[in-house]
This record gives sequence, structure tokens and C-alpha cells, in this order.
Amino acid sequence: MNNIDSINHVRGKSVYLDDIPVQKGTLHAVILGSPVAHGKILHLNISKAEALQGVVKVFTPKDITGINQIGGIIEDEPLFADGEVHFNGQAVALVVAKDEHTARKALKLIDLKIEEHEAVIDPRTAKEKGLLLIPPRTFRLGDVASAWSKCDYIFEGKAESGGQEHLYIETQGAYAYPVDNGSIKIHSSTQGPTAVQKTISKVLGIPMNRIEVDVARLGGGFGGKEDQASGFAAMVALASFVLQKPVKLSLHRLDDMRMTGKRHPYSSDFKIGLSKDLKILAYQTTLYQNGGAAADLSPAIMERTLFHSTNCYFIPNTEVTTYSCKTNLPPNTAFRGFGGPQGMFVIESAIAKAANELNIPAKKIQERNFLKDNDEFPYGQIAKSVNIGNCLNSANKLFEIEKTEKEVAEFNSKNEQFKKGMALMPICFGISFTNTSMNQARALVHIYQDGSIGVSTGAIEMGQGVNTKMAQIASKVFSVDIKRVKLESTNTSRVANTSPTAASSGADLNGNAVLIACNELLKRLKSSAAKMLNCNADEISLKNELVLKNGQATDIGWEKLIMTTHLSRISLTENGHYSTPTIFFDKTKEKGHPFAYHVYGTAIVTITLDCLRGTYEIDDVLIVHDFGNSINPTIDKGQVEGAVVQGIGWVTMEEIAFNKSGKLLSNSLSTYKVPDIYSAPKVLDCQPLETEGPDFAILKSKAVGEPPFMYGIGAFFAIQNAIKAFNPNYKIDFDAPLTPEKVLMRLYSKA
Ligand code: MTE
Ligand code: LUZ
Ligand code: MOS
Repeated sequence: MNNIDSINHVRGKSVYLDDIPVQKGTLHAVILGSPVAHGKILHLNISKAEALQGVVKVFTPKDITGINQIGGIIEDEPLFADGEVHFNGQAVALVVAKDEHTARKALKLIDLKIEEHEAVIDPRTAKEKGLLLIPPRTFRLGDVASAWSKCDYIFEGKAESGGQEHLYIETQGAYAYPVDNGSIKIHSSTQGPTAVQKTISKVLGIPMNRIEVDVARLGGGFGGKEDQASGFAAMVALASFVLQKPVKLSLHRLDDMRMTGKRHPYSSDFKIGLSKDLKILAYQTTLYQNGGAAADLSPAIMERTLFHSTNCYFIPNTEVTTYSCKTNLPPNTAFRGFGGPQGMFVIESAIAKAANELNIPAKKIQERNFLKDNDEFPYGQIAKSVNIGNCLNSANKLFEIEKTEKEVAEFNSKNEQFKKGMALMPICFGISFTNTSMNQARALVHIYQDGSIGVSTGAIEMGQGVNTKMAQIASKVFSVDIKRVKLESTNTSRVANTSPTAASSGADLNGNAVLIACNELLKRLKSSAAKMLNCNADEISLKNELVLKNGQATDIGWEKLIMTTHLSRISLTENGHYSTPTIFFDKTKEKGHPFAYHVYGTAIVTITLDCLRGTYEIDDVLIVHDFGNSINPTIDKGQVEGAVVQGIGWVTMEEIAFNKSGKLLSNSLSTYKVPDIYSAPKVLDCQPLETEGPDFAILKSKAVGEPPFMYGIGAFFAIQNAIKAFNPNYKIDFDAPLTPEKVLMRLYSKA
């Protein structure tokens, strides 16, 4: 089953926000972003800009009809800066004009004076100054303090991981127009239509039922549109509401890069203690999250860092503390993995440090400490159906890892300029929103009189194939051709109170809601067929568009069944509601059972390093991944491939640079390098682990969106190993991304 959108995507026929035909008289908006990262607004005069021909209005805080507030978790973020600015690019005003060109011209006529204050860029500095977005949190298991004395080896170190630009191909944007009765309709490039609706409701001061948010699809989100689409949508909605005109905003790439938050950089201290036989007895770490100027999703991301701080290892004594630090950067936000990768990078660094000091391969320590069934996670959940060991065993066999290790060693002994490095990157990722209440979804299913089916859910299609999976589920339940099923746009008037499509749980939550709705309709159809055939409903089944009675084909086809049911005045519409059972979390104890299940897998990453230039190529990434019982192996494999390359980019080449006063230097694609086809692995082989799959995954098909991102981290350690093979003096350190410049310095460092 291919992605139902692929043909239209390739032909350029799929409609994204900027492709929606605009109404006559549509106005265009452009944002004035603060030119400095921190300061006091002394003076803001818009009269010259408003006087420019073609300019309709310049919006500032005083034009807001509701409240000037867009913070989703904490109300700490104004829509338009009021009095102070806290990051470079923060919206100060919105120019609305007859076209974008005029609006941009008007930007230059706005008279803005800011008294510049010192900008804080570094999270540790922020922490020292007491600038925290929320109070710190700690997860604990066992007793670290008393465990150190039992350790034969103790190592300490620091780990740094960098930010990451989402670089969705479609930038942020929205298109709003007034409809009847003081209501507005808005198309928004968002992962969270309800978040958009709620934010607009607050900013405009009108109830949610007056706001209809519609999303056909996104040209990528990767977390960047989970929360941050809301502000842009609110600006457009405000302008449209006040002017009673259609208004559109589609960010220029440079504005998008400058104004939106990214993956959180983290700076961490770790201490790890092992026994002689390489059991990790104790692990203690403090992580400083660079949150940016407002909370955004940072509290939830900080939480997921805690949840994933021991990756797939059982460590009986653990203590992990995180600080969410307030800096003068754009508020950092969700990005594939949601803080998980940052936490996992630190434990992998701690293990690599220990392995380096003990002069053994890290794999020995990794394997020795894999989680097993009934082990306790630091957050109290008991591990079940743990597949990490199985994944590695299977990888050992399939990919002949030992043989490859020997080949790498042989290559390195024979070559001077080129060295190879290998690393094992195992993963364990929890599935469910860590905020329990968000784990719910609804679906609305209509069967039309002609037998065609319309499915609406709360899920957003952003390239991950969730719509295809939804269509598969409906077609499977009714046993009809998938061509009969159409996925509607995601619309808050059809499916309300949605959670964002995030946490890799879009298919699980919405798919289960579709399943519930379809099964309810199926029950109705069966009793209708039973009436037609004068038998009991339990004798009826549907197969390949035919009604079967006791397994035997009848002359009633799908279309006849539907029409007859409709004529009998039976509803062919159903709403399904799903909420994940059994999960809970008690924040006062920091213990619970927050995840429906975990996804496991393991990757072996091999790279070749050019020791003259510091450049490297990824030879291969060999994966055994636990998909459960995948409902769409083609799509799921695509998710793994994209995630791996994105993960490699994060730890190798994607380097976000701000200057000391908080100005983004890597503000375009000429100064920010993302992986291209040359930096992708030469071989990316992903084999499924043969398993049944957990009950709470949709049709036992495990969530796949985020977990494989973390395989990319293996590239960092593979490069480290190659550096070591060349330079025995290299004192291992952990500073991602490991760009060729950094590699070169390390190749020739003298201890
Ligand atoms: N794949 C594509 N092509 N585009 C995206 O934006 N987002 C990722 C992942 N895969 C993304 C993607 C992220 S961050 C998440 S959380 C999941 O898809 C969300 O979709 P799902 O819950 O349906 O897996
Ligand atoms: N968003 C969120 C997420 O609000 N809670 C989560 O747990 C989460 N996890 C991954 C990605 N987005
Ligand atoms: Mo993904 S970071 O949960 O949108």
C-alpha cells in the first residue's frame, strides 16, 4: 500500500497553504521582528508606514481585541512585544497591505527605538542569574549517593548538544477570512488546530465556536508547528477580524528561520559509576536546557528528557535533574524526539567516556546494561516486552557485526589517511504524550449513499502518512476497496478538542478512534444485512465488498447494503472516541506508568573519516527496528530513513550559530547546512524485528515517527572512534554537532 498522496505530491498537485486560491481583496501581512535580542522599547511610531499607499493597517498591542497572550503551557508570551523585547525576531508589529511587496516597504518606515540590554544566550549563565522558565525537576531511582562507594570505576564529564532548525519545506503561515455572524475561518499550517483555535479565541476575545480551523496537509512540521503555528495564525486572524477582510501570511524562509524556535540545545554534567564487570551501578546527571525567551513547550520537553535519560539501560541508582533556562533566543520548541534525543545523548556520552577510559569498546558496556523485562524505569514504570536484546541479537546475525568490526580494524591498520569508525546506537522510546490528558482522539466517519466513505480525524497529515494509515483502517474494517475511502481535511468544526499530531501517537490515537467508529457502523450494517437475509447478525460478515452469510457469499454487495440501510432510516454516520487506557503519572512523586508501550531498536553506524581534511562519509546504518506488526511497512520504512538522516544531521553538520548579542548568524541555507544526498548513508538497511506488537498500538503496529531519529546519534560516536584510531592522544569530549572543523581540530590535538 503506497502513500495515497504520493502521485499528487510528485505532480505538484497537492494543495498546501500557499496554494489555496485566495479570495478577491485578500490582504497580505508581514511581521516586524525586533532587531535586538533584549531591550526596552522606547519609541514605536507607525504613522509613516500607515501613510504609505497600499498599506491598510499596522497592528500593535493596542489593536488586540482580546488579550496579548499566546503561551500554551504557561501564559508568558505576548503576541506582540509590549514594552520589552526578549529575542531578536520577536514580533513587534504586523503590517497589512494590498500585497506583500508594499507591506515589506512599509516595514522600513516604522520608527522603532529600543534601549538594548545585555542578552543571555547560554543556559548555564541563565541558571546562575536565576533565570528559569519553571522550577527544576529530578527523577530518582535507588540511592545514588550511597552507590558511588560500591563502584570500581567512576567517570565524570560534560556533554553539549546543539539546536536544530526544523526546515520544514513549507514555512509557517495562515490564511484567514471573515465568515457569517462575526466568525472567522482560518487555514493554518499547524500540527495543532485546536491550539490555534484556542489561541485565536484568547487573542480576539471571541469563543472557540466562532473559529473554524482547517488543515489539508503540511509540507512538514517535525514539531516546529506543534505550538509555534499558533502565534502566526493569531496575527492573521486578528487582522482579518478587525479589518473584516481576508488576510494571508506565508513566512519568507529567512523570517521563518529567524523568528521561530528550534530544537533545544542542552549543556550537561554527568557522572557514571561501574563495577569491574561493567555493570553501571550509578548515574547522575544535571541538564541545562536552553529554553529561549518564553516557556512554549519547554516544560514538556524537559520532562521527556527526564523520561529518556537512561535510554534502554537499567541503572539501579539514578538521579537526573533538569533546569529549563530562560535565554534571549526565540522560544525553543518541539522537534522530533522532544527532548528525548538530548537526554539519550548524555547517557551515551557517559558510556563512551567510560569505554574510552577503560580502553574497551562502548558496545560491551551498552550490551551489558540493556533493560530486561520487569526492570524499573526511573519514573516507576515496569518494563514489559523489552526487545532491545532481541534487536541486537538479530542485528548480529543479519549484519554479521563481528565480521564488520574485524574489517574496520583491518582497514584502520592498513590505512594512514583514512580511518573507519563504528558505533552501536540502541534506542528505547516511550509512546504516549507524557501529559496523560492529551492521550485522546476522535474520528467522524460518514458512509455516503453510494457506498463511498468520508473519514475525518484530529490527525494532521505532514508527510508521515497518517492519512494513508487511517484509510487503511476504514477499508480493512468494512473490507472495501481503499479507493472508496477519502480522508477529509482536519477541521475543528468536524473533530473538536484535538491534541496536536505529535509524540508519534497520531496514528495510534486517531487510528483507534477511526477503528471504534467503523466497528460501530459495521455492527449496524451487519444487523441491517441480517434483516435483509432473515438471519442473525452474528451470521453476517463482510468480505471484499460482499455480504457473507455463515461465510458464504450472498448477492448483496456493499453498495446495495449501504443504500438499503439508508432507506431503512439507519444512520450511516458515527463518531469514535479513544483514550489510551492504563496510563497515569503522579508529578508529586515523579512516578507512574506514563507510556502505553516502548519502541526499541538498534543501529550500527559505520563511517569513513578523511584524516587530512576532517571530512567524513557515512558508509552504512544497519538497523533492526521493532515496528510491532506494521500496517504499512513502506511508509514506516520511509519514516525510519528520514529520521535517521535528520538525526545524523543534528549530531554532525547542522550548526546553529548566534552571535553574542543573540543574532542568528546561520540564518539561511547558505550558512546552515542540512544533510543532502551526499551526506546520507551509502547504505541504510532497516530490518523489522519479528514480533507480535503491543495491544495499545493501532492494530499492533507501533508508532514510528520519532524513535528512529535517535539512531542518527550513532554517527557522532562512530566519528569519535575514527578520530581515536588516527590520534591516540585525542582526549574524548562530547560536543555535538561534530562538524568537519571540530573533527579536524581533534585529529591533530595533542592531549
Ligand atoms: N515525517 C514527515 N514526512 N514530516 C514530518 O513533519 N514529523 C515527525 C514524524 N515524521 C514528520 C514526520 C514528528 S516530530 C512526529 S511527532 C510524527 O511524525 C507525527 O506523526 P505521527 O504521530 O502520525 O507519527
Ligand atoms: N508533545 C507533548 C510531544 O505535548 N507531549 C509529549 O509528550 C510529546 N512527546 C513528543 C512530541 N511531542
Ligand atoms: Mo513531534 S516533535 O512530536 O511533533
